[in-house]
Amino acid sequence: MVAVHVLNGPNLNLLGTREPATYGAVTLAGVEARLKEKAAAAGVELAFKQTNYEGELVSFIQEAGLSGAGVIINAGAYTHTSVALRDAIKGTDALAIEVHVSNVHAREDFRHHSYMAPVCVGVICGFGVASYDLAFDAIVPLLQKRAAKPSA
Ligand code: CA2
Repeated sequence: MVAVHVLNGPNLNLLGTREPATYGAVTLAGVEARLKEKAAAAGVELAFKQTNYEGELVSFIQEAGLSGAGVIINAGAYTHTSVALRDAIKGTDALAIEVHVSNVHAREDFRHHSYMAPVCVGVICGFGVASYDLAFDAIVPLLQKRAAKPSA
């Protein structure tokens, strides 16, 4: 069975409770419930985590990458600052998709750069919490294809 770990960084615990014009009204628990439904329907094992601490996010990535799980990551502001998150993805060979609720390219310049994007298979942003659904739909066939390949 393929596994997906959905990892959320700092302040995403506030989703749906503040700044609705930017981040919408759905809470992180709502995102988790929806993805759990999609995962059950697709026969995929899903872990959903949030932390406000950079080092803990590194550990979450390592755990997922080393176990062969796919990673859907919204690293929040650490996207724009953290070499450590990039190294964790690259260093564990994690198959990862970066997601954002907002369109970071339509916002301040400092949100236009991502340290993780070059080591992710793709980036999805700007679709509200549907960015997570789109990432799930994209990552599952990639993981299934990888699982079907005989390992070298
Ligand atoms: O759009 C996204 O998903 C972001 O990753 C959200 C981050 C931001 O730093 C990134 O540039 C883009 C912020 C985390 C969410 O913070 C909230 C604050 C108040 C209310 C809701 C969320």
